[in-house]
Amino acid sequence: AAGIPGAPAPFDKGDVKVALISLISQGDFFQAYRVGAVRQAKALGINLRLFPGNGDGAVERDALQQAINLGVKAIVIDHGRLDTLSDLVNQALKAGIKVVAFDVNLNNPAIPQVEQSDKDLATLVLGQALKDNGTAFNAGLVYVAGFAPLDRRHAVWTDVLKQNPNIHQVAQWGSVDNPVATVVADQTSAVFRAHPDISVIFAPWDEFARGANLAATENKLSSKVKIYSADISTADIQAIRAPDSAWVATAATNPAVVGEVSVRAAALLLAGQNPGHEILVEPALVTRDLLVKENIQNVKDLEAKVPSFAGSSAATASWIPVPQS
Ligand code: SR1
Repeated sequence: AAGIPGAPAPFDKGDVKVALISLISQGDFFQAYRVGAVRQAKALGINLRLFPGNGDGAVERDALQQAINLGVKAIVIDHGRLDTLSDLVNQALKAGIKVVAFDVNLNNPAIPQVEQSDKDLATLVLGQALKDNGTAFNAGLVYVAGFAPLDRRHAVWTDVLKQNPNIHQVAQWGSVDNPVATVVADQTSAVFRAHPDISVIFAPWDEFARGANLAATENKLSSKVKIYSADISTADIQAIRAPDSAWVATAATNPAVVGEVSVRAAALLLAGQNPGHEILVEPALVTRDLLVKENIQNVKDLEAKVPSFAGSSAATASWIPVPQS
């Protein structure tokens, strides 16, 4: 990988070794996140090594050890748990390796934390849920605790329940086992049998929402249930746009943009520049009405119509090239 003329070291010479270590490898969000990370790395002359964790904390931990042993200059850690990673993260920092965290709380001032403003994300989509459904309904929640972004979104949901005593959460379910959407679809069908009175589902990961939506379709409940989610992909856009879809709104960033931001944060650290401690990528509300009205068929269309999907000003510098999508 070539250097960038005039860029600070080590980017003036190129071939900067960086590792991207991911806990979750499957699903649209994580695939798009990697695409963005790879294209920003290419633009920066970074030799990016990808370590997919297949949803297994032990694999992720092993990958982190491998990356340290390989002598990479920086590591981006994408999801995970502090308890399984903290000693190796400290080892990396002691070895002078720069570390950036995306959606994993590593609780260290030396580690910039990239996140999608999960509080805003959940507030946006739940605001739409209240607008569509009022403040008295029976709700279902798809949630698995222990994932930083899901926990942050859940905190907003808990506040909504506290502030609206006539919203009753009658069931909670969820799974991160692969294939997530299929497992959640089966669970949701069982929930529908036990709680036919559910009219709103908060499913704050698009894999959860896809599963809930499949179950609504299979059980012919699409006209009775509305699903509100996080995240977006081209497949999600098609599902939300489908006639009579139960999935009506999501709040999302462009995951490829979040991948770009994560790599830029690592590049700034390596250049001795400060990316800031909390690096936020702002989400936008995407409703079925917007997709239909603006004739948005895929993520490319969304990038053209919603500026925050085209790129982020987070962790930028004049010497960092804008990646080509
Ligand atoms: C299991 S955590 C899934 C979430 O991680 C990212 O923050 C995505 O937004 C996704 O919803």
